[in-house]
Amino acid sequence: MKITSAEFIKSAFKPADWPHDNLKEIAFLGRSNVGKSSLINSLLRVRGLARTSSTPGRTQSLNFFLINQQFRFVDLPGYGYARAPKSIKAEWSKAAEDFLAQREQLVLSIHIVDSRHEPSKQDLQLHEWLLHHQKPHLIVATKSDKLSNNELRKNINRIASVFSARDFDLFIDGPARM
Ligand SMILES: Nc1nc2c(ncn2[C@@H]2O[C@H](COP(=O)(O)OP(=O)(O)OP(=O)(O)O)[C@@H](O)[C@H]2O)c(=O)[nH]1
Ligand SMILES: [Mg+2]
Repeated sequence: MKITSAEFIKSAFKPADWPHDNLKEIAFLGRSNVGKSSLINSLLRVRGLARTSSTPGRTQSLNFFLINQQFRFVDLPGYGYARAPKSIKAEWSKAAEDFLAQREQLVLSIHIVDSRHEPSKQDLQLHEWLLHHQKPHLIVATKSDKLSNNELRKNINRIASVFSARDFDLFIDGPARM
């Protein structure tokens, strides 16, 4: 698909602040620092559109991006950032959970995992939640550039088996170009 325009629309902490029109949305979910915002920039080919950082917990609100004036990407806060204060941790997951559970415009969830690591307990919980609620989703494994071909193949097999993913559900993301 040709991207003709991509723009940041807004940040939202609570449902009342989500965009009110009926455009379809694709959400990016996963552990803090896994590369959600980088993947958005890479797919849209706009450097710095979604803010990235080497410090986990950069994306704290839901961030909406309008693409081709037709649909949106939604960058969700990451989970599993151990050093966040408890109150913020609870709020992060609440913002993301509300969105996943309530958003009617959500047509696809892209679940991002780090190709270097075994999926965490929270990764599995999210996956099971998506399956249970019959939410269409894909798995993308990032940071593949940090592994040798051998390690990558091994780890991708492990991720596929942990998630019982079929071939067409699992994608591998290369170096962060943006
Ligand atoms: N080598 C490599 N680094 C990556 C890749 N994707 C992301 N990164 C780096 O990983 C760090 C985190 O990336 P982000 O895109 O900010 O991660 P995030 O999931 O949005 O993080 P939060 O917003 O904190 O939840 C940054 O330093 C990125 O440059 C990748 O494919 N390869
Ligand atoms: Mg982010």
